[in-house]
Amino acid sequence: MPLRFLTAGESHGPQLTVILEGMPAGLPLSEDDLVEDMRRRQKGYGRGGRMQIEKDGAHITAGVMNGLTTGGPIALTIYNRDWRNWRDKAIDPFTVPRPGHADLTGAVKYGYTDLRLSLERASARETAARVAAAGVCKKLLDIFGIRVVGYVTMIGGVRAGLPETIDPAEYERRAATAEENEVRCPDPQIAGKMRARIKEAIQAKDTLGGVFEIVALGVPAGLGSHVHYDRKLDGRLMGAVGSIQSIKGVEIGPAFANSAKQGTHVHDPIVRDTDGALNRSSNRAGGTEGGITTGMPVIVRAAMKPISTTLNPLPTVDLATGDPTEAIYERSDYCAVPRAVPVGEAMVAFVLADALLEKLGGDSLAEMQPRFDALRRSHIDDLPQANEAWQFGFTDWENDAGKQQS
Ligand code: EPS
Repeated sequence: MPLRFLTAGESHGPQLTVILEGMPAGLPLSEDDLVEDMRRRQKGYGRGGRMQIEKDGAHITAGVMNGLTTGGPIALTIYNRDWRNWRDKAIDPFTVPRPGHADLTGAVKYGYTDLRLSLERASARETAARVAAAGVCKKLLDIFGIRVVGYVTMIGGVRAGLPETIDPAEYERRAATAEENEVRCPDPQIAGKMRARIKEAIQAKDTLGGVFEIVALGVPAGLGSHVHYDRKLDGRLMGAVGSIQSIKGVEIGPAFANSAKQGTHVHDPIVRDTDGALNRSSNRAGGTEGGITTGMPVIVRAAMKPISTTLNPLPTVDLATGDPTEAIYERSDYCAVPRAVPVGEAMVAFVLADALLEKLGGDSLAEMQPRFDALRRSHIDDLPQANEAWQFGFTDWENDAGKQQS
């Protein structure tokens, strides 16, 4: 059974609830382990007023006893402080769908007679629950030396020129530098320009999108599979990251840039190190080949559209009157790209934890550890070849059984 999680909760309801199922027993876990990423998700230039109200943390209410996971479902609760402001409020009718949001599509799908029902569940508030669940996944990955980091590479057309690298320490450095500025960009000079660009957009009553990069380091070769579409790791990563609110595009490594190049300029040569390890001299594949990890950093990039709520209203139609009108402003972020980084990390960490559990099996950490240590490496000694002629061995449908049936 795969690792899975469910989230529940409205943006302005009393709480978000997460159940993470499939974690092995014996993982040390406390609420303190989850708080840092939840705080990181709250920070970033261009955020809206809500983050001044919330002080996110996750309360563990099941699946962890005496500081260790039990193997049972882990239940987490994140309280919405803003709920207090909504609890006794008379809610105004919401009949004017905002372009870009789920207001209209949600009403078409579910037949809502008030559009707030779309907003409440579609809101990126839900990402707090994802980050909480992934905090547990990151803790598991950490035991096996796998780290998931991220940073922003573009906001509103302002790009950080980050050179290609295969050096894990460089990715760690980028992520650490990015945490030091409000836009989570590894280049401090570009970070200043991104900040200015966001300020400009706010003054123009507009919003901005951008691109962030998530990098997983220390991922062993051999996670995922080439044998079936729903087991391919790249597909799973793209689906998971693409499910984040406002994400409209995902690539593994520099996929869109690669698509304009010749094959010999794209694929990563395989090189044998002196000790027999089979390595790559570049990582343009972004860490996967055939839907399986290569052992190189796994690189996932995501394109985030500008936040759909704009102070300058876009044309829309009032569903109550049927008349053309303008969208009504609801408090929102102006640029959520810096805040999306821990959310992207969360989805990548979840997929990798799932793939690791799938590979190692086992119900407890104690069972997983020796299996991890015995994993087949991308190493000449671990890949003995038969090196002799052989036959496919299928029956011949034309001359044998198939002919008799026809
Ligand atoms: C968010 C909470 C939301 C939004 C934001 C993300 O709270 P509120 O609607 O009360 O302001 O600020 O969501 C969006 C920008 C969006 O488009 O969904 C949060 O907790 O991250």
